[in-house]
Amino acid sequence: MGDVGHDLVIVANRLPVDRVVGANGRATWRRSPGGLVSAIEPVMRAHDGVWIGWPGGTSQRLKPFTVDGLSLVPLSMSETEIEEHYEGFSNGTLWPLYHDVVAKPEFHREWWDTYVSVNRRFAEEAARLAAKGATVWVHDYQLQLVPQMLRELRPDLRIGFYLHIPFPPAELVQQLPWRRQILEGLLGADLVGFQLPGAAQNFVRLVRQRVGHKTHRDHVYLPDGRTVRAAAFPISIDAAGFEEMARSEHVTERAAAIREALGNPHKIFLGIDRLDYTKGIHARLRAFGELLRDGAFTVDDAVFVQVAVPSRERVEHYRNLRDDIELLVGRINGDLGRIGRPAISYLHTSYPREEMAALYRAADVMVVTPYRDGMNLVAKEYVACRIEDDGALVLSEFAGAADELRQAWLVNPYDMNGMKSALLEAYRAEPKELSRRMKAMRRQIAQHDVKAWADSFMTELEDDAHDAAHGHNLRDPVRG
Ligand code: GDG
Repeated sequence: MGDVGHDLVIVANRLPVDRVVGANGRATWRRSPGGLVSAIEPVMRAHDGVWIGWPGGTSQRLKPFTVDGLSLVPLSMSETEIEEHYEGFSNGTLWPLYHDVVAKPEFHREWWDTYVSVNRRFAEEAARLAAKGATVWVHDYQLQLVPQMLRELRPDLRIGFYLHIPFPPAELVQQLPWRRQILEGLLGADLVGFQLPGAAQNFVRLVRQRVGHKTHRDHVYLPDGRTVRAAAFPISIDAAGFEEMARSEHVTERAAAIREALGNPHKIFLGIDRLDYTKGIHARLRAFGELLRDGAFTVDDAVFVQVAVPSRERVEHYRNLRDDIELLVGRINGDLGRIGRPAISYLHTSYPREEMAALYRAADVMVVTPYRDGMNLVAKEYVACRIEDDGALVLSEFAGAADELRQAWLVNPYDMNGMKSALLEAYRAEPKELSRRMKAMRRQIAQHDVKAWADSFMTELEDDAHDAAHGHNLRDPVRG
């Protein structure tokens, strides 16, 4: 097993590629645009890495392949596995539970059984592909059992786990009938990474209470002598890449064309989100609609552009959410718009990255109001694209990004009046004020980009390995 394996294995629910069918009818793979791929790609290349994940769809006979030099190993999913592991336990149970129970999580024993069997398949594949003593980096809530399953199969490996979404307080996780199995699953890793320090603390506290292991600060001490560390690694974006794109002639021209097409209003408000009930889309549009109704500004002064990217469309909550939002948009436009001037320009679609950058450059007020969000990269992307140090960010306190972007107009998305005041302040802010805030946020994003995130996680994971190999006592209180 060890001789031919890879020194680094990335395990994530999805492969970092999308299947595209060309004009000739032939299907090819294209790298997905996300920041995660760009972050992990240099690490993959440096370590002879391989990426295991689901390529989407239900094709059963897929062979390993490479795209732009990245080695990819597809794991196929059956229709039942998609329904019960992905849409069911991952997105119908864990997603709402980990996001403050914004929607009611469903608990079904069949979903759990399939979650276990899919996790096992990922773990077995990782065990097969990893070289002796290799590093395996497992990602996100769909695969929380993989670390322990993998450790049982391959005790020689260094295993890291990173959770992209929040890890909630013990009081909420407690509801989960399989809470102990999930905690034990994660404890198979040497390093468990979270977006925020509070999430790491929630995890350590739960492990102490529910599994009964000894803990000290961010360390968990297992009965077999192993030590697991839980810590925060706030994820970020390719800030320089976004900035470069924002500066390009094409994006600059496109941003001007967008403003023109919207009728050159005084201010453009913008929201871009996956159509998800955690993102607070409905509440922000209501706040905007009320400001128009109150006469704070008119549809000639301001327009709200809301891009709602289709997401998880087969899950019932998501279908209902879409209906609710579209009803509200129709109402606001019907009551407050006039011919050629809708109050809200609503787009249920996804765009290429250049178009996103053009929208960010065209918008005066970016509105990001999730009820709960692990980080929220859209907020950071907006900041990276504001190359002229202008524009206002209205940001929910409950997005992980609020920890770093302190100069945003921070809002509680449950407080409708508070949200209206913040939108209005951002609308009215003087250029000097905008520039002071934006400069500070841009410094933060430039220094803490996605490369720094990936490097710090990998360094931490390998440092711990070094300590263990050299017999350092990890229980030494100096380290604690
Ligand atoms: C999860 C956590 C955490 C969106 N629409 C289009 C498009 N996007 C890109 C954005 C951004 C990404 O998708 C969305 O990331 P977010 O962080 O905003 O939100 P989630 O999808 O919920 O992500 C979140 C993240 O994982 C990373 O750890 O921050 O808290 O929930 O990069 O630009 N990209 C393109 N077209 C679109 O229409 N090309």
